[in-house]
Amino acid sequence: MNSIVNISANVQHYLSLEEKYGAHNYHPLPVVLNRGEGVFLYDVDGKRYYDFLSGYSAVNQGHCHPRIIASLVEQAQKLTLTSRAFHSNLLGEYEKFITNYFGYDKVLPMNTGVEAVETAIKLARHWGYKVKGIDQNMAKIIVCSENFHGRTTGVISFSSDPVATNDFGPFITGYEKIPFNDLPALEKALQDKNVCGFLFEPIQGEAGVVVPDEGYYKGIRILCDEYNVLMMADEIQTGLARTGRMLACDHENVRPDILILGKALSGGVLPVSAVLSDDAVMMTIKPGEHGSTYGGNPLACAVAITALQVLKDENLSANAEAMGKLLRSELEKLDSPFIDKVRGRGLLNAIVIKHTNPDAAWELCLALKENGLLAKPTHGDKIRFAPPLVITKEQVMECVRIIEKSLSTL
Ligand code: IF1
Repeated sequence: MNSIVNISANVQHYLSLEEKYGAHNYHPLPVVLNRGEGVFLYDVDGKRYYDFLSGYSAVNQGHCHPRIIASLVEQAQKLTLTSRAFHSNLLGEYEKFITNYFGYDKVLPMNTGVEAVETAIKLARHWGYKVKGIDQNMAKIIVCSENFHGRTTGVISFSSDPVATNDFGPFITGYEKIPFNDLPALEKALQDKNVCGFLFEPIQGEAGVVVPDEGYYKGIRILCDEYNVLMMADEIQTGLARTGRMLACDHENVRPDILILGKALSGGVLPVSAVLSDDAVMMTIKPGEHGSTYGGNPLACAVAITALQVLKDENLSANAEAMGKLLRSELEKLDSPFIDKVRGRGLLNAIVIKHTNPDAAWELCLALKENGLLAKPTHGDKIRFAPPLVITKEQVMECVRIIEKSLSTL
């Protein structure tokens, strides 16, 4: 499917190395990058691209943000890891900073997003047994079909995607799937007294940026209160200013019981994730019951404090809101016969391609690459448009021109 791209010998060298020595667990666009700065990525031939994927929303602050890199370099020369067998001078400072920042009693620091999701599941189950009084091994978590919460065998146990689950069984139990954006289905599922939590993405990213109806988050909050179930928001992709508010749940002023963060928590510099909740939930975990070698390491603490501060100092939620509105309205104005839908919130957007050629979305991404913009299809006909939140009006307008020019090649 790379037929229409010209690949330099230099690029081919890198592709061949990965082909020969790396697992083939991805099918990347044929581009080899060696530098990032703000909204831009540069390839090994020196060509510049607009980044419209942002590391799947891990680079909200822009590539290699100078303040975040400075924190990384400074801390890297002092102390990078103590393990949790000992205390460090940064963990408590970070825990105070992030819990005040989001308004929760406590945080459990982890590394990757899926580790934070697994941690949230263990917390919800612990609370279910020790506080709600669910019988041993009977705790159930409600999830949404078409979800994406990560790729461990535990989390793919409740995936709807056969590509993510085929030949990876057997799976763990204790889950029930309901349709996303369906409050009656949630209320029905909550009749089961063994339910300890409802785990959801405020906007389903991998499913193609599916935005729920207005009132969905408020409805979840009311039902979880009524049935004494933990509202567990996976804001790993939608959080940290991406959708035009600090958290996607803020669009309806709703406070989840368990808040799950990752990706841009480090500004794309190293894996940092976190689970936040109040004492009633967090204090059900006792010493030795959960942990991780790198969880809460001082390097991650230093980077995350700065990454969070940058979001506020640079008003990135407001910029995401404004630039997202501009991007969607300009894409609508193109009135392209190949764009079936434009959808999203803030700078988490996607277009749905309409074309007889099943590879049209991929071909369009190859054309976009030739024209200086990097994006990738998700689930065949959808292309996510999610640039770093530091993008300016002029840059959005230039990107719309690139998209318009590329669409004409379809
Ligand atoms: C891949 C998708 C996005 C996430 C949400 C947890 C995680 C993710 C809402 C796990 C991670 C990444 C994983 C990456 C591609 C990307 C992705 F396409 F897979 F689904 F963004 F939409 N919750 N999403 O989006 O976090 O363990 O990866 O740090 O696996 O290809 P992680």
